[in-house]
Amino acid sequence: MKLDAPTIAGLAEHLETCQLQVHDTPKITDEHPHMDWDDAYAIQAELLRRKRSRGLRLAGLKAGLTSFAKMRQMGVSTPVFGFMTDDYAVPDGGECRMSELIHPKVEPEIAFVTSRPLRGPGCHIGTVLAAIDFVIPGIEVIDSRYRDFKFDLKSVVADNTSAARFVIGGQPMSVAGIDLRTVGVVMEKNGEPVAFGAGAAVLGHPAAAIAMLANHLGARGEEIPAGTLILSGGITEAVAVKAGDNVSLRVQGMGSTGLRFV
Ligand code: OOG
Ligand code: MG
Repeated sequence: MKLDAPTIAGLAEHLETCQLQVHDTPKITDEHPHMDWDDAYAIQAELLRRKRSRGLRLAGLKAGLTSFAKMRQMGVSTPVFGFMTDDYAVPDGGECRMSELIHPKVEPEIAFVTSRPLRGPGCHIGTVLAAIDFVIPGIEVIDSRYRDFKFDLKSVVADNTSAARFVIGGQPMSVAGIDLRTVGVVMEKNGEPVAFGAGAAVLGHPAAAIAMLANHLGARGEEIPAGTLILSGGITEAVAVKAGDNVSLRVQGMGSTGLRFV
């Protein structure tokens, strides 16, 4: 760790104030170029502590920057991990208020729900598939608190990986019946297809993103508990949205989910 506790607390407060007051900020590594990965995850943990102290609950975990399309779009090369609180959940087909967001984008994802705890190190696709209750389509709404979505990895980890809203829906599927590498996904905006892909775009198999998360937490003495919802990361580039947009996601064999921006 390169930052002291008051600096970490101050940066978490700064990032959360940007989120709650809906304004952007330059990336925090401009002022703290020496901060390290532990600092970045400590700022993220402090964000969660702040939210919990206001009565919010953990609603799920996420992996991000897990596809080459996303890594290329953001100019980075390593996945990152974050969390969602219950106020981020949008009901299937529900509304997302633009007035609460800075410059949102949507991402087509496959969401996993665990039936058993997963604890690294040593988790792999096989251990993950054995511990999954079901998979279901999910759209993540990301909203970086950084100006023009310009960040480096440590800044985006501190900013809880741009997490802002999510919706899941469609048909929960057992992983036994499907090959998650070849399932096709189509995301539509206002009835026009705007992104297509297949599950393999995420690290060759989206379950690999869940294994990476379990191994990341395991290195910190933590685990993914049973019954956890996890977003495995955008399959394609994120797509910007504005008020009035209707977004839907279809995943082959798993139905669809969607939301509307107002
Ligand atoms: C970081 C979050 C990326 C994903 O699914 O790749 C992410 C960002 O691009 O702002 O959630
Ligand atoms: Mg995402």
